Amino acid sequence: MSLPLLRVAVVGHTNTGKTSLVRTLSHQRQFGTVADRGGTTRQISAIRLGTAAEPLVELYDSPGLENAPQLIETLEELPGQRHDGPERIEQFLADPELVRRFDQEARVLELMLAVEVALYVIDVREPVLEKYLDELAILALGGRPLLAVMNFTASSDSREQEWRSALARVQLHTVLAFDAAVRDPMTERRLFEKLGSMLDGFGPTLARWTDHRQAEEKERQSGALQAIAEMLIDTAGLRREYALTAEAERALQLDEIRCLTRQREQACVESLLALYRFGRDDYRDAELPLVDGQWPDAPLDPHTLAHYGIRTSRHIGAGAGIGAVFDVATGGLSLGAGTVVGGAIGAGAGIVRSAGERLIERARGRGRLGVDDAALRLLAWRQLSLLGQLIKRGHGSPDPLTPAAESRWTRERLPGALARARLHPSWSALNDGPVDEPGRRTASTRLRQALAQDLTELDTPTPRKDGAGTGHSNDHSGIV
Ligand SMILES: Nc1nc2c(ncn2[C@@H]2O[C@H](COP(=O)(O)OP(=O)(O)OP(=O)(O)O)[C@@H](O)[C@H]2O)c(=O)[nH]1
Ligand SMILES: [Mg+2]
Repeated sequence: MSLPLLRVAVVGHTNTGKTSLVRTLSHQRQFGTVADRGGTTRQISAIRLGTAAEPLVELYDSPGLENAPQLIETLEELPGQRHDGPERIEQFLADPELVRRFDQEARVLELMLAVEVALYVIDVREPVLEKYLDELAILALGGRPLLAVMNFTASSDSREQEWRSALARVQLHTVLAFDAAVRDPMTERRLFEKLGSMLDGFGPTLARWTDHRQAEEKERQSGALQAIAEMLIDTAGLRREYALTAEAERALQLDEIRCLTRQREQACVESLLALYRFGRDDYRDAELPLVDGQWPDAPLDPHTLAHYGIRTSRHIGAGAGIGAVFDVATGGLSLGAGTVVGGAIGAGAGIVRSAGERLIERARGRGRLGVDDAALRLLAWRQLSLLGQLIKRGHGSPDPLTPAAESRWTRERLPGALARARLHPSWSALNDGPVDEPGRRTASTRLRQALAQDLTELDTPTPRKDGAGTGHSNDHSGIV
């Protein structure tokens, strides 16, 4: 049996963030028009929330109320049952002259009679003025339960307490702080639970919706971590060869590595934005680090790395001037040195073998290029911090994304799964030749787990282990 559809009106004074709230609750960035002035929304428009199989909730955005003091006087003058609010509204709506005079308000009142419940959105930076209390009195005539939603509670000039006590004095006790700019699954869940407790018969509908949301959230996060993991595996295993005698070919291959890395990172950014239903447009006015959906600085640029405090490889050698790209062939490692370095850091046979393979390449007169650890750490950090912000970003948020200040990726070793990926060019989809899909899948699953852990710690700076200087403990970048 299908569950009853719950219709919810979003009402309130003009410019309080009603449309922004609908955007955030529906995760639809494109819904309606949002602007910092009154009278932006002129018509009622609806959006459905539900599972693929059934609609569960219908949210109605409405024009802002602007003329409550005059309207309340008009409503009081109407004949009829003094205590029958809905009847009074029907009388008002039946009078074309009044509907023309109060056209915005008339649309809202008509909506109030058509829904089961309403969210009254408040800009808590405003003082509690008489006109807002008039609005509440008018809306109460509709006979539908009202949940007061306090927007802008994160603002420094919030008057939340003032509003709470004023609302209690007019018998409005169901109140929730919910900033439209912030997406917090717990508060969102609480909002729907509150609605459930205010209404008879909609508990199962709302429970189905909140469970669906929770599952969707989990799936989205896992998809995002997979996108980051695959981008890192592709980049870690990226290789280009060149003839040792052909300097021009080397420069060309380096350019290609830079270009591929940048494109691969951009593809990852776009996957994350799409998963969280944001678009490139969200970055148009952003200052750092995304401009128009792209990171403004190429990840392999040594200046970028220096900017983020990441030390580049000490084995870059001749590559130092051209970016954090390792080049064993020109880095001057002999077979002995390769073995010693591999052994000294305890990285195991893989690295020694890998270094050995490159030396064999060298004997063939070929050099190989790839992406440095420092660049990989930067890539991981940028994507994780982007994900961290997307998770918390409300679709009604007007603010641009800003980069996280610091992360453990700037100072700790690569997770095992990524270090291994570096030794397996066959896991990378950026090389010519067939991709070892099973290997890539296993590495991606492992790396995703490591990234999930990092994500939970994103906001918690990791204490420095070495207690000194830069805090970078990974000093073997570039030798793989
Ligand atoms: N920082 C911040 N800004 C918000 C928030 N909610 C809304 N805004 C901004 O407030 C302004 C008004 O938002 P709207 O969603 O258009 O408000 P509205 O109530 O639909 O306005 P009308 O349709 O004109 O009645 C816009 O500039 C929004 O970006 C919020 O939670 N935080
Ligand atoms: Mg609006």
